Amino acid sequence: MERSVDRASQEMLDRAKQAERQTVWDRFEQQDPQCKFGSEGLCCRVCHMGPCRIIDKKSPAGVCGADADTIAARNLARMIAAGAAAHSDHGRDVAHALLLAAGGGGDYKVQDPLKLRQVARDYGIAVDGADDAQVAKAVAERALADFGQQEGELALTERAPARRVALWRKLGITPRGIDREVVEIMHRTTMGVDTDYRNIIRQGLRCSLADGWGGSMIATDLQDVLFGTPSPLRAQVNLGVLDQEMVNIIVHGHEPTLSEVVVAAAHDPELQKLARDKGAKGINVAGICCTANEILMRHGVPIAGNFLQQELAMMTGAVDVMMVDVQCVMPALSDLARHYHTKLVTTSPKAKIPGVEHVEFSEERAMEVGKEIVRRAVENFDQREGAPFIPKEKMDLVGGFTAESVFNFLGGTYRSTYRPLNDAIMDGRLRGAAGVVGCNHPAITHDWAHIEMAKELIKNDVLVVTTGCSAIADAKAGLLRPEVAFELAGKGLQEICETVGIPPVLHLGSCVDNSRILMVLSNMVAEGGLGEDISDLPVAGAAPEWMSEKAVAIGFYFVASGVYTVLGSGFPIAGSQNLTKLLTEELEEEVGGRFAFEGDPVKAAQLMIEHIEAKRKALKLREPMYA
Ligand code: SF4
Ligand code: MSK
Repeated sequence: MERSVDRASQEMLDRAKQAERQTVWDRFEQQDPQCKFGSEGLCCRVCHMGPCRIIDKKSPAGVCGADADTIAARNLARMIAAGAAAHSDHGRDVAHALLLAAGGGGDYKVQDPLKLRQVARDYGIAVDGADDAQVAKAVAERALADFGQQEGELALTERAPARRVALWRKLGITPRGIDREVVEIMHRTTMGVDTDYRNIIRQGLRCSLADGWGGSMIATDLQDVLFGTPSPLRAQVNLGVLDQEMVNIIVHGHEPTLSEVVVAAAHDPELQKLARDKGAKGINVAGICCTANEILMRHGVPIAGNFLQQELAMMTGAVDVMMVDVQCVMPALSDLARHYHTKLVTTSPKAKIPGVEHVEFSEERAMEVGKEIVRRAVENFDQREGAPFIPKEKMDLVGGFTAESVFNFLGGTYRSTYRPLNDAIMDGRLRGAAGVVGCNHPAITHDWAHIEMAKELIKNDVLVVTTGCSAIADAKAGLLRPEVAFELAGKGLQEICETVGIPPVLHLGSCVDNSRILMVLSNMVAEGGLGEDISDLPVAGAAPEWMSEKAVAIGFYFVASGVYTVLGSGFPIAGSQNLTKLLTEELEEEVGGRFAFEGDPVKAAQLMIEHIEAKRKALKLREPMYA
């Protein structure tokens, strides 16, 4: 129970202990004590004169003279660059798939022509008289060009409120090209270049914006174009979605270009028949991590679990294939798979694991690869060793909200507008809104911080939007059911949920879909009545259990967009007081957003509520109706 609040995970952890299997939690304990220099940001190994570490009086600077501020800022900036690279490379692959679809090649087709035209318009591409293929080609080429663009500004940054766009220009942090900003961080943080921690962080902000309003936004938008824009739907979550009598395929990772075709291939009549011939009742696809969120949002495919459940899912002995692509895939799965019949299959040329079967995916051969993976799972069904152990726990959820659908929803079918949301905030029925996102971390009781934070926020009439592993944690706890509003939400939020039929916690998708939250914020400003900029809005963000470099990039683009953002554990920068002060205090002056670090999720929620209240006061809004 110290390790997880999730019953299914607790049961599997018991099994792991009995079977003497190691998990991420055990390996985390083995690392104790973790290196203090690393965790405080005071270790530098960017050149071969090092590694250098800063010890107050004994060695206050590295061999080259770099001090604690420089070293901590360089390390952090490199985390932003890595996170932005990961999201953006994902976006690049989706743009490539759209280009294929436009040319009639590959197995993808444009599923949302309306969104395609919307994106085209935002890129300034003329759409009148052009057919879908022509528009898709122009959009894909334009999006691909964003990665290599050297000068000018990323077009999608113009989706932000005018005042924000002007501020970015004034500060010189409007991203020029996606790859360029990543490369520039790598250059600036190499030996003997940028040593001014403020200047390094400024480039960090710029690079993060290239992720949020660039690479991630491209990924989200073009996935909607190719695979369909999600709309609210019902589904189920947790390890109990695995089915003993079915062939179970787990898709794990991030990019829906492959998981989409695996979902389609699982319906292939020939493979279905093969499954029945093998004695299975059918083929069951379930997801882990963000690719799970992608196929949940669009198809209602069940989610087996979040980041810390990847090993536990395999330990059920019910997974016939675990297919992985990129990001958040623990290499430990490879050793673990040796103890079970599960076939672990890597698919991305960018992400192989020694000793693991590799079925290489390419967008050009998507369905062929999808079918091959499903076939391997079906053929592995009768290789199970004994009866699987599948925890019973599963929970219903409503997911599939987007910047477009969620508040069209609030506006009612015939009034697609953010007006009712803004009005609800202005008249005090809703206090504000919060985005709670991010990973799990073995140092924090699994799912606990996500759930407790969300509960505290909704209790106080703060509407919560969520993505990534946070959304999965909330879903398992039942917070994504509309009826939970009556048990846990404040009276104002209850009224909204009842009128519109939505849950008090809205699932907006995967990690790249944090760009949907940026669009929600922009749309709220555009609707009017809540200020002129994102930093005026009574909103806040949080990542209570973050662990990935991607979360660092996300945190930075929220702050750079004007959002107060609370992290469950601090960045590895505690060794630099100046940098800590910059990020948690001074940045607000510059960009209107700042970070706070608070490990207690209820206290963190209180900080967010205090911030929301301060913004309400500044806007001279009424006292919350049900304070
Ligand atoms: Fe040491 Fe400076 Fe080299 Fe870093 S860049 S490893 S601080 S000498
Ligand atoms: S999957 S980045 S553990 S949210 Fe996006 Fe979850 Fe964090 Fe990976």
